Amino acid sequence: MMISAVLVQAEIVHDVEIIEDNESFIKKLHEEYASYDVLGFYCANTDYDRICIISKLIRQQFPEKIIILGGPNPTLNPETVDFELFDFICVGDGLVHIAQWLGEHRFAKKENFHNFVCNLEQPYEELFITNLDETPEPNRELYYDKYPFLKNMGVRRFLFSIGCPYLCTYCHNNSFRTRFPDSYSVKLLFKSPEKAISEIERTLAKYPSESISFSDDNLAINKPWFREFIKLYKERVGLPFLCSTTANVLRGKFINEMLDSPVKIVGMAMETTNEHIRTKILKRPPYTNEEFGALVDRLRERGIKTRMMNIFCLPTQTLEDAENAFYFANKHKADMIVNILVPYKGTEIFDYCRDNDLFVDGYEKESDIYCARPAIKGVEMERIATMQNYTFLLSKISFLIPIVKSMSRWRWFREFSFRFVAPVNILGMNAWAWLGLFPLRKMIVLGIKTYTSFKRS
Ligand code: B12
Ligand code: SF4
Repeated sequence: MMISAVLVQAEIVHDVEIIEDNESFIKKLHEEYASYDVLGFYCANTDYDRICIISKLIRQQFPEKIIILGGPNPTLNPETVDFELFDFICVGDGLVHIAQWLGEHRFAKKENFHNFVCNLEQPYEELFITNLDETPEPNRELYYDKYPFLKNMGVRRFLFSIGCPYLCTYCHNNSFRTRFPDSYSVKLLFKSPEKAISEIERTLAKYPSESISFSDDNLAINKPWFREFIKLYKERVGLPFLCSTTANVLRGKFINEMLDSPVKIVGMAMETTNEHIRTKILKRPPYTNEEFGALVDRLRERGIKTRMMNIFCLPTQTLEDAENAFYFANKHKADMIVNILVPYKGTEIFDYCRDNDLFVDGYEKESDIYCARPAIKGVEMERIATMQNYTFLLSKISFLIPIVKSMSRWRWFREFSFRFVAPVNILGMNAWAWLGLFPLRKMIVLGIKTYTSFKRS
């Protein structure tokens, strides 16, 4: 949406597609996109394999079209990109040079242009956003006018910050800092509160909504910013909202800023109740289980839900750790989302798993959006993954925890759970976690979309 805003300013014709099936997309390339010279893909690590398949089809049928990849995967792993399938990658920020690259047909020259790179052997720049106030307001029309599903969702997403100063070993923030020590020097960027609130006001005037979802990694991390932002938000917006933060931030009196706001759901990653894994292997910011639990309780007393994120199948994790995480959720009545660890290439945890020979045989694909099999080998990991398949039940009904744990010893049960229970779990977990922000009828539409992505994965 931000890149689109730049292209609108430069009067460069463009469009966006959410690709649900490759054939229809290829058909569109023959018809409405026949005159487009350049095709660009956003690529997280999870998207790469799928994009390669599409790209092969495009190469066969439209060899003249230029294909460029941008986003976290080509930025972190440029050397793994197949330059037979892709003409260019964008390393880091796509806003500064794209209008010139497209408008002046620089792409046709097949030469590196700033951070638009076609040859890793030749010099190129690494470029990252350094001031969010100078970036254009995202062009939401691009999606909302084309996809009624998104327009009618009843919730609007905003992102007012980039970066995070913490060191979590599975996160791109840490990897960006290690890989780009000079160019990714600004650890945390925020849009000014006034600009942020005006963006919300303008968006809601055009696309009214019942609630807001903030995509920021940690909305409350900058305390002065959060105080000022929430003050303006209460005065000028006031809608119920969801945001993410970390437990170490909501300490002391500062928690009142959150409690006294219209927040409905706070997303907080516990990741694991095993403090050794959390601090030494994941290198999470500091919080104890007791602090986390007390925080969830305080939020709940004020009618605020906690969406507690956890990761299973972590290095050295045991079945008992999985059990404890479920007992913790039951005790504190947190709505629990558990994901299975996917160690993305380019992150510290990937190197840790590789160096300690932990990967299951043939671990190469980094899954799709949803992952229900462990990346780490061993029967214990498979059993932990089976327990993950029942999160929607085990996080609410504690007497089932030892039963599922015990049954997970049988291979047939693990396979049955993976095939038949994992899809229900995806719907169940997300339903618990989002309920309260969406009306039920919208949840059903969201559920269908979620299920479709899971089936594809
Ligand atoms: C909002 C968000 C989401 C939203 C929207 C996703 C989206 N595609 O926009 C939702 C909730 C749907 C989502 C889902 C997921 N997300 Co997410 N998400 C984010 C988040 C918080 C912000 C993304 C963002 O808008 N950034 C702001 C813009 C300005 O930055 P940017 O995306 O990097 O884009 C810039 C450049 O990369 C470049 N660029 C990007 N695309 C392109 C394309 C072209 C052609 C060009 C030229 C340039 C270019 O230009 C942009 C402007 O400078 C990031 C974390 C973060 N803070 O960045 C995680 C993040 C992208 N998500 C992540 C993950 C893992 C996921 C999921 C796989 C999670 C899951 N298991 O379900 C899914 C699927 C991701 C997908 N396929 O999109 C990881 C990706 C890690 C990796 N190494 O690939 C991130 C980095 C979080 C993390 N901590 O590691 N996510
Ligand atoms: S706290 Fe969240 S955003 Fe920050 S480094 Fe850790 S995982 Fe990444």
